[in-house]
Amino acid sequence: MVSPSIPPSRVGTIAVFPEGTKEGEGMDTLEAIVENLKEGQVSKVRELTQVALGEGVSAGDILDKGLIGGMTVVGKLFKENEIFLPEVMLAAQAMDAGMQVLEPLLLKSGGQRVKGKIALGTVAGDVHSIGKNLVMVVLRGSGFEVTDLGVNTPPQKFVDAARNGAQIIGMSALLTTTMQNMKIVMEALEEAGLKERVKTMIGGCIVTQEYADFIGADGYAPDAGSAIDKAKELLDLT
Ligand code: B1M
Repeated sequence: MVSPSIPPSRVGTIAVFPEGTKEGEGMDTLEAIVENLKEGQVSKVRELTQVALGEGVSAGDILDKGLIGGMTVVGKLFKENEIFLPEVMLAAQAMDAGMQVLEPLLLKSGGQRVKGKIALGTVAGDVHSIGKNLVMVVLRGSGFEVTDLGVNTPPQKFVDAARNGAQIIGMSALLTTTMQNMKIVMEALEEAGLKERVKTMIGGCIVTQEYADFIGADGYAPDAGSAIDKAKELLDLT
């Protein structure tokens, strides 16, 4: 799984994998991250993330092809009932461990500072935090001031954030049963007379542009990178 975008000299089969690491012949570091994330090997994923950085693989590639790649496989196996919640939870911890290694680098890579206050939370009833945290890290890395409203966030907390100066209210949802709570937040903002004063942005693997249009959200972003562009667009910073 060597990506054509990464020079082969930078991603080869590494000579030494952390002890006990799941590896196979010809397995490169990113592939080993995917495998170990799938297996919920928290410390191995942390170590392999460091190994990949040592090999010169960019934090973005480790994130996309290793950590998110692994989590995508986990999602598929979960959907097909090949693995169950405890395994998914371990995989999520492994992803977190890798992200902790990458976070300082993702924060640094932002470049030019842009001004803008964003409050970001996963909506009520939903405890999925990984995507929301990732979006938060890259937005901070791009110079936005981001307040983390956490997971299972009640509508009032979004309203309070808007009242306290957030220019963008960001909502994340990963469940078809909780995405409707985004609409409830929109209604709560409207009722509080704040809807015209703030911009709203939504995302999460089950959310679409059509749904954003349906609930009257100002923006939708399919991934963390697009969330930066969308936030800049919403605040006329492009
Ligand atoms: Co759950 N889960 N889960 N889960 N889980 C999904 C979402 C699911 C698709 C799995 C599946 O069936 N294939 C499915 C939802 C199906 C549906 O509703 N259509 C599901 C289910 C059913 C459940 C439970 C109901 C299972 C159960 O209890 N029987 C339960 C619900 C708990 C609850 O919230 N009340 C549950 C629980 C869990 C865990 C706790 C075990 C764990 C979460 C741990 C954690 O987050 N700390 C978990 C996980 C890990 C997943 C999968 C496997 C991975 C999610 C993830 O972290 N992806 C997921 C399957 C999948 O997505 N393939 C699944 C990686 C992350 C980087 O991507 O979050 O999509 P994502 O974020 C992306 C974009 O979506 C976007 O940018 C991010 C970065 O690129 N984005 C935004 C996200 N938010 C954004 C906001 C923005 C802009 C962009 O602007 C504001």
